[in-house]
Amino acid sequence: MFLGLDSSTQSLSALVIDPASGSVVAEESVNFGADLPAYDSPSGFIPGGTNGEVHADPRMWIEALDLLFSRLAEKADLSTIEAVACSGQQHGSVYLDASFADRLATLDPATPLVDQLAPALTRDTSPIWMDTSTGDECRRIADALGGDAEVCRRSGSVATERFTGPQIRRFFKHDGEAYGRTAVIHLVSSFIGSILAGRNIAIDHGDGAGMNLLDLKSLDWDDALLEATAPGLRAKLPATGASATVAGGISGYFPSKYGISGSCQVVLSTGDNPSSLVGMGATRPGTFVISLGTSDTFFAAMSEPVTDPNGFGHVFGNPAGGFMSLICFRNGSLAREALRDALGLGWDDFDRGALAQTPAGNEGRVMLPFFGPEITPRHDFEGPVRNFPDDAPAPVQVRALLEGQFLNMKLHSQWLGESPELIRLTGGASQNDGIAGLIADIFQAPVERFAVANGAALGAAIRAAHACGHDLEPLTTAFCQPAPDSRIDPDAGLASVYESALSRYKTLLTSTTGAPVA
Ligand code: XUL
Repeated sequence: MFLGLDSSTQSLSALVIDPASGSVVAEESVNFGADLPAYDSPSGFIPGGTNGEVHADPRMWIEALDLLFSRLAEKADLSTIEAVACSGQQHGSVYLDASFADRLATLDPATPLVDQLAPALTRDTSPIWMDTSTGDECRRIADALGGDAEVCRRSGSVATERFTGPQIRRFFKHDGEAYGRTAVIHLVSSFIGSILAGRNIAIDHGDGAGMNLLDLKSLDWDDALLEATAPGLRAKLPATGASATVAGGISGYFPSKYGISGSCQVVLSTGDNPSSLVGMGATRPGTFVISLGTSDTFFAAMSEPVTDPNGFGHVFGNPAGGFMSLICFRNGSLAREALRDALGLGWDDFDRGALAQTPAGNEGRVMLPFFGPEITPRHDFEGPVRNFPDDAPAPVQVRALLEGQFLNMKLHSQWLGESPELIRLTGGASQNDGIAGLIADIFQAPVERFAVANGAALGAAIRAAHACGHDLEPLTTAFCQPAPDSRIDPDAGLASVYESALSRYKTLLTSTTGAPVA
C-alpha cells in the first residue's frame, strides 16, 4: 500500500492505494475550518488580512496531521504502507529556528506534534498563495536582476506576489531579527514531509519552481535571485531534489503512535498542481488539465520549457521529469458564486439551464469575468466588464460569464504553442455537463472527468509507489481513469463561433486594460 497526503488551502486529506489490486483502499480528510475551529480559519486562512496579506497558522497544519493519522488508523491497517508522499498548496512558507532539526529527530509519541514543533516557529503565521502583499518586493527583485524577463528566464516566472521568494523578502524587511533567527524555510509540502521523515527534507523541482528562486536550467537555487531576495538565504533553504527521490525512513513517532510500518519510506513532497498532473494521468504533453476551484488552474506537461512572454503563466518541474506549465485564474468559483448570488440562481439554473437557453457565442455578447482583482491578466478589476447592458436576462449573463472564463483561459494559454488532444477536468464545477461541454467547444478538444475527486492526494500516492520502483504507466492506467460516460466531445461546427468570440474577447480586454494581449 502507498499513502498520499495533500495539505490544501482548506483541508488535509489522505488516500491509500493498493497497486496490486488497482484500488483506492482508504480515504480520509480533516477540514481545517470545521475540525480545528480554535484556529478561527473557516476557509483555511486567517480572515481579515490587510494590504493583500493572506496568512494561515502553521500550527493548524501540524495539528491536522495528528488528527488525520488518528482517523486513518481507525479505518485502515497502516502496517502495510510501504511509502508515503505529500502534496501541498503551492508557494506557502514556514519559518523555523535551529531547534527544528533536533525536535524532528527526537519526536516523542506521548506528546502531540504541535506541542513539540510549534516552539521552533520564527514566524507565527505563514503567507499562502492567496497573498498579494509583495508588489514592492517583486519590483525590487526584478530591478536587481535587470527586469522581469530575466527573472522569468531563470526561474520560469516573473517575480510574482504569491511566490515564496518575494514573501521571504517581505519577512526579512519587516522582521529582520526573526529572519535572522530563522534556520530553515520550508514550503507547505516539504514542511509536512519533513515532519513525516523526522528530518529536514529537500524541496522538489515541482514545488521549488514556485519560489522565484530555482534556476530551471541547473535545478539548483539561483545565486543572483537569492541575493536579490534576502541575505544569507541559501543557508536557510533545504537542498533541491527530483520529485521521485526517497528522502529516508519515516520518523519513529508515526509507527509507535499510529501503527504505520516502521520500514515505511518518505518520498519528497511536491506542490498540489504538479501532484495533480500525476493524479490526473497527464504527465505527458497533449493532455491539458483544468481544475475548477476557488481559483481555476490550467496546467499541462510541456514538450519544451517555453516561458510566457506576458508573465502570467509559470513553468514548474513535472514530477515525472521535464517541465509543466501552470496558469492560475483568481476569479474561478469566486466569480461563478458572485454572479449566481447576484442573480439569485441555484446551480442548476446557473449552468445547465442558462446554457441550454442561449446560443454558443451569445450573439456577440462578451464579458470580462472578473468580480475582483485578477492575476491572469493582472488587473484590479472592480467588477465584470460587459459589451452589453448589465441588466440583460440572467441566462445571457451566465453564458457570458462562463464563456468569458474559458475564452480568457484559452487566450492566456496560447503562449504554450500547443493545442490539447484531450482535456481532463477536475474540481467542484467539473461534474456539470454544461460547463464541461462549453470547455470542449471552446478548446475544440474532448473533455473527461474523473472518479477520484482528490487528484492531488492520488498523485501523491502514485508518486510514492513510483519512487519505490513501480512503473508510472501501469499505475496511471490503473488509477487515472475517467468516470464512465464522463467524456464529452467538442462540436466541430462551433469552432468558428468561438474563434470570433475569442477575438471579440481580446478586443474588449485590450480596450479595458490598455495592455496589449499576445
Ligand atoms: C498555483 C497556486 C494555487 C495553489 C492552490 O500557482 O497558487 O493553485 O497551489 O493550492
